[in-house]
Amino acid sequence: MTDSPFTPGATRNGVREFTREEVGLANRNSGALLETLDCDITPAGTHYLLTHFDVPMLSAPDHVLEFAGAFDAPFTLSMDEIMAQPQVTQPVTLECAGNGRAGMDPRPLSMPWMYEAVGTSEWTGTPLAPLIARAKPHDSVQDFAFIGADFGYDKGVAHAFGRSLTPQDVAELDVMLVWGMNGAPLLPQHGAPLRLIVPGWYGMASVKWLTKIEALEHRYQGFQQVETYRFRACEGDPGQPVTRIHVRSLMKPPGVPDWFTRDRWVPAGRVTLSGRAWSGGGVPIERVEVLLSGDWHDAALTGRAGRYAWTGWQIDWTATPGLHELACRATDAEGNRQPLSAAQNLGGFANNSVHRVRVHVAESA
Ligand SMILES: Nc1nc2c(c(=O)[nH]1)N[C@H]1C(S)=C(S)[C@@H](COP(=O)(O)O)O[C@H]1N2
Ligand SMILES: [Mo]
Repeated sequence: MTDSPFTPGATRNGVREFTREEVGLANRNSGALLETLDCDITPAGTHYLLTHFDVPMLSAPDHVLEFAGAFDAPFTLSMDEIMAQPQVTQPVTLECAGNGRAGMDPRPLSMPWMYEAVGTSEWTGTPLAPLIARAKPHDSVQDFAFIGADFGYDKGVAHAFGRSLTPQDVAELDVMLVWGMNGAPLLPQHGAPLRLIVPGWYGMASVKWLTKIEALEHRYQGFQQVETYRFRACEGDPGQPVTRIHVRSLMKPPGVPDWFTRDRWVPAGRVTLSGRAWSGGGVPIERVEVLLSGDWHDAALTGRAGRYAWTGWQIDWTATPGLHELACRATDAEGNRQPLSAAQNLGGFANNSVHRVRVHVAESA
């Protein structure tokens, strides 16, 4: 039965079939609906999800955040105490570092995102830096570890999901402790009752179900920090850590879909194409180009809701009957431009290759 699509390593048209494990992960971790790309803020309930283990069901009244380790004045805070801190709301575009992994060849076996692991929410919380300062970290602190309540196994290693930031990261990144999303309390799957948001970085840094912040006088060695989320060329390569989001754009699929292939159908004539573009570290988007009949054309940028939020774009296209392959690519203010095909890495991270959309144009009635 080597031609079964469920045989690990089976191929079809030269592309390896998805394994049962990948389909299982895809069923748990939903992606954004690309038709919502018109919205500055991703509608509640359509934000993508990425959860490594099981969603822990935590009780907000019982939840405490513990500051531990190399602090002179460590403390714990209840949710009431955290929510009494100065409150800020800001739109932040979150993207999973694995977005685009399914388009890599060979495809690393993990969550098989195509294009949809991105969204923008209005996050409500309080800045992290003043609370860390209040706990008085020792001068010798090298890392702050952020530990989630979720626990499980990866490659045989048991661990709670945890990530770290250096004191310099905490000072520079506008990190927030967050309890609200789009004006409502965080949902369990998005980290209720409390999560971190690290604006401008890929999503793995934004630890959900946050229970503990530990000041360490050595570098944090947690599994999710040192074993994964690194750009590695091959096994054994220590690689470079995945941090800032890479420049990227997506097109709202025009017209209507074929339900199974997701190819698009539009009538001939003028079609307004639109989408979103974003980059990491708060760097603005400078340019979005759209591939129409073999040439790149500049789209108009329609602006962003905040420093860490994606930018809208649009362009008019006169669609002629036949099959078209459209694409879009963004360039940020630091001159980073999306590649036609991104370089390979072992974990399949940060594949920001241009978004391609197949469109069938019907003769107009
Ligand atoms: N505790 C915990 N935090 C986590 C994760 C997790 O599995 N456990 N996944 C991370 C990853 S990889 C991403 S992309 C984002 C996704 O956040 P969302 O599910 O709210 O979109 O959460 C991050 N924070
Ligand atoms: Mo992620």
